[in-house]
Amino acid sequence: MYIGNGIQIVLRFFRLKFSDPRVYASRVREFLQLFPELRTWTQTLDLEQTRRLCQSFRKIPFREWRALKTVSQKAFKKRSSSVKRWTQPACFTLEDRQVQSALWQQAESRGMQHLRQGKVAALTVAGGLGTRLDFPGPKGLVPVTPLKRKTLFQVFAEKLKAIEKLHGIRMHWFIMTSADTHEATQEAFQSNHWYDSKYVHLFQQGALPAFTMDGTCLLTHEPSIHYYPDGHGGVFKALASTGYLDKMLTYGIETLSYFQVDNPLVCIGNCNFLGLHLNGMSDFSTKVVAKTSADEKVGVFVNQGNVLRLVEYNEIPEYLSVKKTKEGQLYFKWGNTAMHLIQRSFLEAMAKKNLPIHVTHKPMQHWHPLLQNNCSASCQKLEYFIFDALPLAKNPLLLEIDRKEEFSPVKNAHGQDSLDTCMRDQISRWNRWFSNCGLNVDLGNKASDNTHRLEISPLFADDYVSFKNMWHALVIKPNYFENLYLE
Ligand code: UD2
Repeated sequence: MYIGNGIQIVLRFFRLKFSDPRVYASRVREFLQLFPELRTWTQTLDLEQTRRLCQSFRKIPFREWRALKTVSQKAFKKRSSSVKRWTQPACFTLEDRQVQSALWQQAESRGMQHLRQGKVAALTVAGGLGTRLDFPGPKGLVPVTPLKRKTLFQVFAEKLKAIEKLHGIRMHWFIMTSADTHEATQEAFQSNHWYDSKYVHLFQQGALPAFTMDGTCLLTHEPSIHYYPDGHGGVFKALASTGYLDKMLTYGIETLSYFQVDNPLVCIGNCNFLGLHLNGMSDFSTKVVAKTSADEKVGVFVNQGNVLRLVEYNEIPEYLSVKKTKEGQLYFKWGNTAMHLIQRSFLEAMAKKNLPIHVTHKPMQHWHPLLQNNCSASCQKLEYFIFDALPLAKNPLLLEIDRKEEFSPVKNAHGQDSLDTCMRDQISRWNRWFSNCGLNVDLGNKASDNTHRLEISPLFADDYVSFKNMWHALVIKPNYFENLYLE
């Protein structure tokens, strides 16, 4: 009875406390220090609206708000200070695989041993929506395969199962989601059972505010602060704050095979890459492709002094992206595929650091408090980029890969890096495997207009060598190829 009364008294205290507008006065004062242009508007808010605004505002400490506001006010400029010292980085090229074949083979066996000891896990960044694809949900749920219309997540799950079949090891799979994608991703994995749920670990990344071009924070109609995913560079702090970095330790995981959710050609368990990464005692290694053109939308690698950096495509000065060597090749030719091998210990170290914040100008939907309606305008999105950790990585390594075999991301509704180009690249990859086995199944332009297709599941084979072995082992071989599906 006394306990009941006590709870009632406490509740009444808090009801009184929070029914008094003065409780929010200090918080509103802080808010108006940053955004004085909203003073009149805040005076129109009732108590509940003020409470909501203050509650969302306090998610970030005031001193951090000031820092974010300052960042957003720094005019966006391409890097200019240090470019003079940029030189070409070293890279283990496709040619090196032939020239240094003994090293390449040795690396494969070392990588295979590491993988088969259960020391490697997959890490996918999947906080992005399929907005640029006109797809309403998480990008990982976009159907991307030509015949079975499998989602990206299902393709990755089958790749991991193929690794288990080949190496006898079930890899843990860590998937970073965002507030935009978490629930739908969780629900999809629970209802589709793509992969052993004990080995799937979803964790949410952090969030940052965004600002209008004149520095006002974006709001929702509630009203509250409109927070957005904090960029794939949020992965370090998210892994630490969700306890997954420690979990990896208990699982014996030393190396993460990191990839973006948008590339269904990714090779997650590439033993050669793993072996080179381990031989070089690297913290952070990346698969790169030779850029197809100076304006290809991929970040480029540069050496700045003896430090390897990755410069985003919209941050490199034009004259450097078009710079050529004497042989007429792009001087900065190595494009970032965002397929990395990262040591767990390095992830842990980076979780204690503060990465630089990138400000990109993007059209963003938001509620305008003065116009009292939703509007879309170019705003300032704040993000952390994972590759800003590179300069702090020991012995970072670049490995050139064959783009046709491993890289065809789905980003746009049409044109380059679209569903069409990705479908086309999947089909031509499988065609190539058949023709390398002496079978001419080329569907010609039928493949490009996507009317006739074929599909090989990673469960049958996820690279040419496995395909060749599996195909030759088939007792009854199909004698048709249009709409052929192999699993
Ligand atoms: C990225 C790289 C680009 C090149 C290209 C290769 C950046 C900034 N640019 O371009 O240099 O390597 O990929 O395909 O990385 N993501 C999250 N949370 C976030 C933001 C992004 O999980 O808060 C994921 C997202 O799901 C996507 C990936 O990160 O899979 C990259 O997304 P992006 O749109 O930031 O970069 P993008 O694809 O234009």
